[in-house]
Amino acid sequence: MEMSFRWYGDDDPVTLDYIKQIPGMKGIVSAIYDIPAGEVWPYEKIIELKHKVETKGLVLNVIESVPVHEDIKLGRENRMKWIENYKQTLRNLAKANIRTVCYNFMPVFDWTRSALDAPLEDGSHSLLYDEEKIKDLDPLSGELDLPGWDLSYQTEDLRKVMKEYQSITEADLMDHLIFFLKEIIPVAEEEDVLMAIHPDDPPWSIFGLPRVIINEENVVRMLKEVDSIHNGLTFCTGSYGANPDNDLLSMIEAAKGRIHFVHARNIKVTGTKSFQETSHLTRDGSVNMVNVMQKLQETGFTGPIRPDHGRMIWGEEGRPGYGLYDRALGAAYLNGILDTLTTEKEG
Ligand code: DNO
Repeated sequence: MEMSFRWYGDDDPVTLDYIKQIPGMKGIVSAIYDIPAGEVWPYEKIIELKHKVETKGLVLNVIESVPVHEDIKLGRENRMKWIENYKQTLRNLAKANIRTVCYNFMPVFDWTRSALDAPLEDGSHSLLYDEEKIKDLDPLSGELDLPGWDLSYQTEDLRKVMKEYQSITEADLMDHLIFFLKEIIPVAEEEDVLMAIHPDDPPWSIFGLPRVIINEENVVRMLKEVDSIHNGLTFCTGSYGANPDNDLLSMIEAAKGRIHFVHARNIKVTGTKSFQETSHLTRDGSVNMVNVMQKLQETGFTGPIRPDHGRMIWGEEGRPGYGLYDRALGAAYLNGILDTLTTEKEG
């Protein structure tokens, strides 16, 4: 597996120089952040980002994410315009030799939490999701603040979009996703780009909005409907793992050969539809990271993997979930597991 790390570009206080010092670090996962959702990513900008990463001896191996315009998710009439743009972005990425693209199909809101700095017993703090708090939150009041969000929409009137979703069922949303995939996957095949859909986080409906990439049944359906290797998954252990009904090992097995990118992080399920993020260690959370890594290896996964959200430790401040220290510890832990698995395999 290619150990990788998310980097938010020049504004990220976690610099490429720091990332490079993490043992075994190879790949950089990044994006171009100043292009409005839906617009074509110019080749020149992609190359500029790629060179920035390469001059530090790292490789830009995954784009996370190319956002999907809300019109596509809503199935609006003008979606073809955005779909054509998306195809062109894929062509431009392929021209720059970028082979893995992460994206999501979450209506309006990307990953959502009720607290960004909830204390843990060890004095660190981390991201927390408490369904009771979320239920009382009005997303239209501006109370939601998640600096790690990708901008999946920018200029839309939030109220209008939320209202439009009232008539969109989960079945509709799935149809819109499949429509989108039938359009873009042939281009991904031509250009040899692996598309990797990120699960909905958390994997259930929030604020009355439909969500579909939430469980094995839906994932298998999506993979089958557009049955191409290029139509694959970002397997995020913390997102799927937040629902104890999701059997991660069975999901990895079911998606064998179609997982193109892994987000490894741990969460502790604290109640119904509630969880807090923990260190990556198996013993600290509800996800058995060792079993997950073993299953990934057994099923032949060799692609990019990144430690996902970390706690804020050692007084670090910064983008919630995306500090340096705990993610670096996560990478070291994952590398330890991998080395052990490989040694065992080689005898
Ligand atoms: C949060 C991330 C997500 C992810 C997108 C992928 O930390 O995992 O924002 O990047 O959902 O499209």
